[in-house]
Amino acid sequence: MLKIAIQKSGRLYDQSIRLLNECGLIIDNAKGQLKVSVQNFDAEILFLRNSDIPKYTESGVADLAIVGENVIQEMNVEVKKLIQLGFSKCRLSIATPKQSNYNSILSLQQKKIATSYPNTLQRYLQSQNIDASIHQISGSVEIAPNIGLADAICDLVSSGNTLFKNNLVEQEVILHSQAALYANENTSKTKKDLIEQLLFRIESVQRAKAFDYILFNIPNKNIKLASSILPGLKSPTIIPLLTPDWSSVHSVIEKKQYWQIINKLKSIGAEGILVSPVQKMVL
Ligand code: PRT
Repeated sequence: MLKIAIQKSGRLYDQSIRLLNECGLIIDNAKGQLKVSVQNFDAEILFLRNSDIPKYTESGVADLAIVGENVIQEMNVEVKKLIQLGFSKCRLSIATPKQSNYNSILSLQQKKIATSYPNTLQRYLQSQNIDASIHQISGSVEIAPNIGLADAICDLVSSGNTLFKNNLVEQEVILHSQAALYANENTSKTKKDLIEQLLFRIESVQRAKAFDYILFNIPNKNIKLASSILPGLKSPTIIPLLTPDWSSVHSVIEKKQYWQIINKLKSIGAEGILVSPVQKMVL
């Protein structure tokens, strides 16, 4: 049985559950539980604190874990990253008060920096040959300069609102992070089959998110032109319409090219263009 650790509550919880559900895993009554068996996959879900997940995965209590890359880097644990999951994106940044005279990283020489990420910050400062003192605090890092505790902070940023509200300016991004799936080094081998099955599902779900399904009608004389506009998987599916000399074309399009493709199709006479999401894409 695969033991999959996810955050028990907090920023990663909803999207971790959603991803597992999209992979077809049925997880009942997850809220408030410590451990839940998956009905239709040989796995159980362990609900843990975010900060405990790296150690439990390294020691083998969990075989797999969904956790931010920032936490794994900070704790410096020996686990194997299997795939990035594309959610909970953030960056670990150094910020200083608006009124400070920050010019470059050299401005941090001999300064005091408050953070919950002392190890990652220490490594970064060393790589930049900066000698600063690190003041470790576990929460509300952003208020440290205002109460005279530090000259700068190093904290996670996503929208930047927290920095803005506290009169802080982001100066250096030291790490980009997102949620990722990690595996225990040993069980990634002993439970390889189950892990590969889950990875295969995650990849199908992720691939599908980048594409839409498209169908439209077009005069037969322009089918070739339409096919050259649509990358598709192999080639578009063409179904004749009852209206003479017209066909319906079915394919997939990459979401990021959506409007360019629609405009081109319209310019060659495509009509009744319908686009809908794809749930899974198995190649
Ligand atoms: O209690 P537990 O140990 O389970 O959780 P936690 O307190 O460590 O976790 P939680 O739920 O706060 O965050 C879990 C993970 O979400 C982090 O480890 C990151 O991988 C990811 N993540 C993504 C973030 C943010 N974005 C984020 N913005 N974690 C925290 N923040 C905080 C940041 O510390 C700052 O206080 O949000 C504030 C800044 O946000 P903006 O939008 O104002 O810039």
